[in-house]
Amino acid sequence: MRQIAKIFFPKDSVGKYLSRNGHLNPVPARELANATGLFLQQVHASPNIYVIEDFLSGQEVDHIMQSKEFRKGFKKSFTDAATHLQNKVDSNRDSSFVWFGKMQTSVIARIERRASQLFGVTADRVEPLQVVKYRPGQFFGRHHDMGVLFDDGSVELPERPPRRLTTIFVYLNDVDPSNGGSTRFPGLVNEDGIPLEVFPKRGKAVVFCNITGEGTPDERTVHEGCPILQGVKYGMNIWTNDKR
Ligand SMILES: O=C(O)CCC(=O)C(=O)O
Repeated sequence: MRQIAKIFFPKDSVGKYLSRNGHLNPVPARELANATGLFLQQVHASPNIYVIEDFLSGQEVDHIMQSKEFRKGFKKSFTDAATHLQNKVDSNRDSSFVWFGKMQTSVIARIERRASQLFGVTADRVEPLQVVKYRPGQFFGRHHDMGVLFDDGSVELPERPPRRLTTIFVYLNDVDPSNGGSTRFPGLVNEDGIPLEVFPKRGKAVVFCNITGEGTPDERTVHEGCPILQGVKYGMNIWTNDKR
């Protein structure tokens, strides 16, 4: 670990569902229903990783996929602000992406609000939505959403905000598992003892927290977008960060 400076959650972002050790708490369905109406299925503990089958409705997915940005705006991916290496084309990532303006439509504002309610943070902590597109053979190699991942598995904590505290990655289309495209956590195993993988399904989300209670990046949440073999995969990142 190169950098051990601590991040303290700002008071309003400690959140009802984000525990003090930085993990997303398992929340009883009935309690969560009050906030978001969503059910979190825990697919891994320590660190907690959740799947939400219907994070987005079919209409919300259509809204995103019929937008002008989606039809015309995709650009080649580069390593982004989280790693402070802007505008550098990244050999670890050959997908393309497009950003949506904050609250640019009422549907987008609703999705942002849902993400903030999920973590019990204010909506200003939710970054603009980012949609990613993978064509056959494209992938996003091992990385960490908070900072640069080194070969020894350590992750550098960016010195300054914004630091991505939590990730919701929502799949916008179905992909047959035989065509690849899963989100894989190479350091974690599922209950069958094989590496934890989440497979794309329209509207479904995988949810995790990028930080430990010590305020350092949680290296266990390193993940990758596996190559898609046929067809196209679309996903949407919804991050919360500590920017004021
Ligand atoms: O494509 C995936 O399954 C994961 C994408 C991802 O990790 C990212 O965009 O940061």
